[in-house]
Amino acid sequence: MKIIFATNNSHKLAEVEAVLGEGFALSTPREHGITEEIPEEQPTLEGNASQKSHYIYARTGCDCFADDTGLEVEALNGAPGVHSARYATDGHDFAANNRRLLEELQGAASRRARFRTVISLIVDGEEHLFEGVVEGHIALGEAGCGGFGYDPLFVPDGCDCTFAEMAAEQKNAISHRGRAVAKLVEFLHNRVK
Ligand code: ITT
Repeated sequence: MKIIFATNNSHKLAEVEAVLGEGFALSTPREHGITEEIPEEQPTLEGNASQKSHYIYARTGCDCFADDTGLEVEALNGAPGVHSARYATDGHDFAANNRRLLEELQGAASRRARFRTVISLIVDGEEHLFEGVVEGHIALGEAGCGGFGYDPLFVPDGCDCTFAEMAAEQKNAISHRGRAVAKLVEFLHNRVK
């Protein structure tokens, strides 16, 4: 099945390609001549995932999907949440975001957090949403150099290391995105049966 993944994030692309496996020919907006930033201006992950997939569908008419992800920290009332990419600065500055998160959590009673991914899939012109969640906590300092974004600070429940310390397959097996993509794959497989 040919499908466009509406993302400009190369880390996400690699993760999703690994989970999708054979049977899917994934392409990116750039390969369809779409080089501008895909707008994400909505107040929720659901809204942003939907805005991104509709943007690509409107331009290409092709089956496509988008993921929007947020880190929701209990002691910060769910922040950075939908603002995860631009938590510390206007750009996608992972190091600055992680520094700010550690500062905000100094002295906090709870370091509980979760990653939540929402995928909006448009297939044959119809939209379907899938969610993936992983619960965990924010470490006291950064560890590991794998993954991206907040991975050096996020310790999933049941593990004693951060996402950034894991092999890519290990993160994918339990992560928010891995879980959401698994639901998307199951949906598409059932559809073609
Ligand atoms: P696209 O919109 O182009 O797909 P993006 O980087 O803007 O890429 P999101 O809005 O979904 O993606 O993600 C917001 C931020 O959340 C992202 O910039 C990272 O800082 C963080 N993030 C997302 N997924 C993550 C993951 O699996 N591990 C760690 N941090 C993640």
